[in-house]
Amino acid sequence: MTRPAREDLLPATRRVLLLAIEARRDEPDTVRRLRGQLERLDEPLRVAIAGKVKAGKSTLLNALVGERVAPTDAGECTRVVTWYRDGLTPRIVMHPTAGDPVPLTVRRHDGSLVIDLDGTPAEELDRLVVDWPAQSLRTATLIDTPGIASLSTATSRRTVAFLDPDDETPTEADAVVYLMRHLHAADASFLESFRDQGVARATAVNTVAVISRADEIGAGRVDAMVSARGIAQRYRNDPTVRGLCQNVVAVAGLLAETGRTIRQSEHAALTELAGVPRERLDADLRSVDRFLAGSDGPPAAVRHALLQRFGIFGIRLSATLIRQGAQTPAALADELVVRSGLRELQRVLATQFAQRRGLLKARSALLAVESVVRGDQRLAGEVERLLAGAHEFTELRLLAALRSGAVPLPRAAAQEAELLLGDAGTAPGTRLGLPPDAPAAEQVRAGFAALERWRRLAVNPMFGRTATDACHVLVRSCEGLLADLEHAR
Ligand SMILES: Nc1nc2c(ncn2[C@@H]2O[C@H](COP(=O)(O)OP(=O)(O)O)[C@@H](O)[C@H]2O)c(=O)[nH]1
Ligand SMILES: [Mg+2]
Repeated sequence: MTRPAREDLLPATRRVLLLAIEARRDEPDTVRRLRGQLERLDEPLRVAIAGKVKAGKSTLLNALVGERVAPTDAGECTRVVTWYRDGLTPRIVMHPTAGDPVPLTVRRHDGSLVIDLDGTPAEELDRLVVDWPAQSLRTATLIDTPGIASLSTATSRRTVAFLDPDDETPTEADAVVYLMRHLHAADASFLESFRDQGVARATAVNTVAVISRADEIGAGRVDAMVSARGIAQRYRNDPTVRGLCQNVVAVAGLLAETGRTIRQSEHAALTELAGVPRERLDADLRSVDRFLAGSDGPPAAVRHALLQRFGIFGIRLSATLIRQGAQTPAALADELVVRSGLRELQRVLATQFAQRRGLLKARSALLAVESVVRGDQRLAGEVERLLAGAHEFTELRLLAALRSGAVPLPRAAAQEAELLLGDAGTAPGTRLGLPPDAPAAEQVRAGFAALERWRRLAVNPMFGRTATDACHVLVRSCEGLLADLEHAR
């Protein structure tokens, strides 16, 4: 039984990087870039949060971190690409396009981190790097990007340059969470341009789409999140969208951010509102103006603050939850987070990104090598060999092809194939479509059954070349999976 080079991918990538450094030893710039790639292999995954201005990127980043570290106003600093890394102590460093890095004062105001650029215009900065002690940043460094408004503005250009650079400067992010309020044409073309890069071409494996500000769908009606999930489901099944990203989830970032940072005083104010006769409160919540003018319950200043933190939908939902028994801030917070869709996004990020860390890292590094190998037959050969030899990349390409409908397999077989290729997560049990707690013996049995099935399909005379090739890849995936199970015993 051949053993796919599953855990060998990172060492092999490291070897290719070292070869490239050796081959380019006379070019200090190239060597520096490649050394950077080498270090990057050991760092957490880099996940960029992208999308149009005001899509809710910074808010969602805060929800993921669980603290308000990313400014959500329209200040100068929101126009700079900002990295949030796990660190022992809070630290902010400004990296100008020219000159040495400059540390900034770490200051908090009203529960939020304040990033004051000391008068430096955003145009003069390459990036800001914030070190922040946070559990969630240990698995992934999160990168907040300025919005893409139209592709002609300077800020947008910076984001595009960061996410979708030319061949000379390979991508800095290993994966992307793309926020969109609805799928616009501009969103689709951006996703496409991000996708079409060198290594592991035409794969959507490193992109997850989020329908953001989901609570605002249908003007914040109580069933907004249900509608939003329905839209996400539709996008998930749309062939174009499936070819562009791994998954689509609906998230109300504001609800999640506030849920994770709720205060006692906010719960108290909402409890007061929940005491207002229901019809009256419902009527007040029909518009922002009516709500601000409302005379029952908390004063206008408090209402204003609640609107900023919860939005109309969040206030209505919180009042309902409190009436139904969410008597403590913690109980309310839990409910808000669950209903926001944040947990589902976290689950998707864990299965699609974190479990594929090695693969995504290797992909970024090989993109970098590919950009310097031109004219070097030997190096190009090494990259080529790694790409052709590593079964993970083959799986990735096939998954992308299946998702875009380019492989003519019967529907049931195609669905099984996507699962086997790691579409829902790369653990053997998940690939085999078994429940998470399925005993090892059952996994092995299912693995052999799948292997047999794909071997038979591989010799099905009705299948053309593309489908047959796909079956052979799946046979190899089953073999690798069985080897993994054997190894784990
Ligand atoms: N109702 C609602 N408002 C949101 C949500 N996420 C963000 N916002 C608001 O939208 C505005 C822009 O958010 P921000 O995170 O700064 O967007 P960015 O420009 O993409 O970073 C802010 O006023 C947020 O409070 C959400 O899920 N629901
Ligand atoms: Mg922002």
